[in-house]
Amino acid sequence: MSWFTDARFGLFVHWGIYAAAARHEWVKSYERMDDEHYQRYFDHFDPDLYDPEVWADDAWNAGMRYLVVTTKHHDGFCLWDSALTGYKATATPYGKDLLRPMLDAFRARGMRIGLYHSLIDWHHPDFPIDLYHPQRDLGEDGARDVGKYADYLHGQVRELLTGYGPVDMMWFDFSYPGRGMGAKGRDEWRSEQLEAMVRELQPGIMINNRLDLGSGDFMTPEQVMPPGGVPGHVPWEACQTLNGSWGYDRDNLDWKSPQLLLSMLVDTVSKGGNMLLNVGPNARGEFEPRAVERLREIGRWTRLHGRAIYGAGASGFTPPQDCRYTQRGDRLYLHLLNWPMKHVHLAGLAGRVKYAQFLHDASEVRFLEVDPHEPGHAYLRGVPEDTLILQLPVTRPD
Ligand code: JFZ
Repeated sequence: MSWFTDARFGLFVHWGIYAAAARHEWVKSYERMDDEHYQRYFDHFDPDLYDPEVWADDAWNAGMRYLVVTTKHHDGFCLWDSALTGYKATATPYGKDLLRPMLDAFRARGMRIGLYHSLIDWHHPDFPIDLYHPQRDLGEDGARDVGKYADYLHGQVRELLTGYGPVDMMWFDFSYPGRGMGAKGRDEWRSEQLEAMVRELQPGIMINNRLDLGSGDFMTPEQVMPPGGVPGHVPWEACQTLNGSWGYDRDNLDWKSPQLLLSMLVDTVSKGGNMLLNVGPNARGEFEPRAVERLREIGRWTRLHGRAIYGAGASGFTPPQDCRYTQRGDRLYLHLLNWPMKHVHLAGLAGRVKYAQFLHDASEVRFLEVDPHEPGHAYLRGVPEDTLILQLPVTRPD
């Protein structure tokens, strides 16, 4: 799994026919649509501008080093040409497999591949209705046979892991065991058997923690920042949105700034985690300008500061206020989330630092390790003796 902790930053893609509704990937459930109503998005799905080479360039230039893509989301629509259903991209007006060219484009740039696959399926006739289901009516599911659904689920995962080249990660979503009627987890999905099949078909693959089998190979806190990181040394990945929605959401106004997104990345890596940042492409197959702008800004930073991200992780040192440390071997990276007035005091570092520099232009940052008792440095009285003091320019370099 070293590729994963080296990569640190990945692209999450939520794409399906809900992009046509353009108001959240849960629209079918939120608005309680039946299959007949939801069919309009299938019938009109024709992403004529889809060019995964552009997506892969945008991701790579942003500094992302892997892709996780929704092969199927909760609505049951499949991006690949599954032999087990007609509810797939090849049967829409677009008429072509959307998955294979995407995986090819990302792999060609050296990026790793993760497949998100929804355990939930609101389209399959044997998926028992529950409180997340668009129909909600728990009494209606008498004839539904979850065993048949599990066969379908296992069959589709087998297709994905045999027909689409080497897959580095499976990202299943999600389980809700033991919450009364309609609860689903390891028994319904036959998770142990599913996991065994995945590992047999793709040895070395990583599997997330949403199969209801415990912590999995990595943990996936969602849209939150675990304050102290994730306990223990389990690899983890914070999945985050640009605007609070995973699927394309035209009228959304909650866009995060590039600066906020970058501080989230830094914060995550400083706690030993990865950040998986989502884009919801639109129904013509493009990343919208608001997403592209943010990826470009992020890329301007990662190009110059990648050494503090890739292969770096948590440090044993404690940073000052409004700062984070990341560390890679004996290189310690200080991230200043707010620009201080001239000096920053680093506790515990006096006598331990040979040289300091900015990353963006490799210019020296001078520092003091003054004996606080020495006359002439009255202002240092009270500063702990192990403190190293960086001397920064008044104006923050770009
Ligand atoms: C799930 C999906 O429902 C959502 O549409 C999106 O794909 C996201 C990445 O994953 O949402 C979840 C899943 C699990 C939790 C919360 C939201 N959880 O465990 O708190």
